[in-house]
Amino acid sequence: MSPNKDKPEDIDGGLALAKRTQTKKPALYRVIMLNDDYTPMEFVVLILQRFFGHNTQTAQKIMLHVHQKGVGVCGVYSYEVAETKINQVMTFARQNEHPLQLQMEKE
Ligand code: TYC
Repeated sequence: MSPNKDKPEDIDGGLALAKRTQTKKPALYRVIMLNDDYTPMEFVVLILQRFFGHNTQTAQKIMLHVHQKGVGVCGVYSYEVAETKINQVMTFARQNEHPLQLQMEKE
């Protein structure tokens, strides 16, 4: 019988050291955008296109979702990429004097 490659306890045929060679999938994080009463809709659409790579139609859809529901997902990334995007967007929003808020949450 061949060892079950999907089961960590079986991949080494019982050798105790082999568990250390198992690689974990990196955790993913949603970058979420919060609604506010002041940031212009066009600015939010621009952010979704420039920083999150959405086309105009999708960016408008996400912006309207956030506007109506209060929160929405911009994209899903590794911790470092999510953190960097949040910092870049919030810096750009502050430079333009908009109170736009983004957060990250584990998938
Ligand atoms: N509510 C804003 C307005 O009416 C638009 C807006 C949408 C702001 C999404 C922030 O994340 C946001 N101008």
